[in-house]
Amino acid sequence: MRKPALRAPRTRSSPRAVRFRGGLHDPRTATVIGRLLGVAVLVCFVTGLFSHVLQEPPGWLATRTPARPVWVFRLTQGLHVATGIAAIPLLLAKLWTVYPRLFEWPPVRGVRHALERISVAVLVAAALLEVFMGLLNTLQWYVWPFSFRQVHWALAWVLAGSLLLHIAVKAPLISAHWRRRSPQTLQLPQESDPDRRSLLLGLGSAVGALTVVSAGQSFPPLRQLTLLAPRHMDHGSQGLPVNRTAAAARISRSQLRDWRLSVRGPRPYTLSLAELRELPQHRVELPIACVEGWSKSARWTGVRLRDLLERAEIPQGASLRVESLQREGAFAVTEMGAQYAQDPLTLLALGLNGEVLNLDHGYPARIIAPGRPGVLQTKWVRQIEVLG
Ligand SMILES: Nc1nc2c(c(=O)[nH]1)N[C@H]1C(S)=C(S)[C@@H](COP(=O)(O)O)O[C@H]1N2
Ligand SMILES: [Mo]
Repeated sequence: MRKPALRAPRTRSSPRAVRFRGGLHDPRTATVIGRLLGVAVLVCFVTGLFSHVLQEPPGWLATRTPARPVWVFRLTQGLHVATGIAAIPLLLAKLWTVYPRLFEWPPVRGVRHALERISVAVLVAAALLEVFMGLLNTLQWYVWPFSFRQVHWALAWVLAGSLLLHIAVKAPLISAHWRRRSPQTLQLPQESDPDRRSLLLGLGSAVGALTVVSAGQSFPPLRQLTLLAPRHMDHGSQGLPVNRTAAAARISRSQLRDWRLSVRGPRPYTLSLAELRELPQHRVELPIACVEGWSKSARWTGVRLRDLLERAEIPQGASLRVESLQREGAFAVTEMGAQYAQDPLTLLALGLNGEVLNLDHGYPARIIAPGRPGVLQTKWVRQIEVLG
């Protein structure tokens, strides 16, 4: 029988070389798992890019991000977290398939080979860090001293670049093993086929199980099975989970005593809560979709933001800055493009699911707009002003 190509690393005659006789450390298995991992990484990357652009749009995109469909971010972020979680077992299986190459002898066969090995090391490190950082973030465990989003974003590009390089280098091997080979051209022992099927079945089950116990945080039909999620759709006051409570945001009752909404534009004004309640009220059904993966639709009542802007004679094309009573933290101030500010569904909400908004959901008033990440749905709004 021919020695299977790349089934095990080249061992030459070095006494330090290690032989891997176990099956499935072969390029066909690596290709099949790599394809699945590639799909997960691609979906995760594109949806992550979208989330980043919504939260920090470059100037030319700031007024072009979509407000429809209203659930667009709910879908993309749900997919981002689901594919990120699915990537974990896929990545571990891929690494297991190729790990004998770590013991390749000699470790370096020339400059090209050295560069390739370095690029693989960067790829593996970036991929592991990226998915585990993301996982910890979905579990709301911020163990690092730096900004999660900036580092997650930068690492995504390192990962994308080194992955493209890896695919380019491995292109001949990938294309040779893309399809299952006929027995004549098969270089691998046929007996590994059933093993490969078992491995893929196990891997598929792991991905499926992880998805089923986590996707219910944003996908209502699976809500009863939610185990691996920090928030449960059905837990939370007024029928909606709370991400940061008023106490955690250090909102005190005394700050609310003389609360008035301040709208600053060409004709600035302030309104008390009673005065806001006298303005025309609207009802909308819109989701909160948290970047951490959970989302839920709710019924909101309140004043149309565009009515408040018109009253201050703020031009229709203007972008806004929305400020919270919250003094510190990244969510105290947000910016909003005109496509959301002028949308008839965007409210300064005073009520939630038929009740007066409670303190944890942003009493006396909060922003709710279609298609935006939860982090931008500012609670405890104090002031709205024209940006610029
Ligand atoms: N001022 C302020 N607004 C905020 C936050 C915050 O911490 N402070 N959290 C945001 C996040 S991350 C989310 S997901 C939503 C959650 O809204 P909820 O707690 O009413 O469900 O509020 C957003 N608005
Ligand atoms: Mo969030």
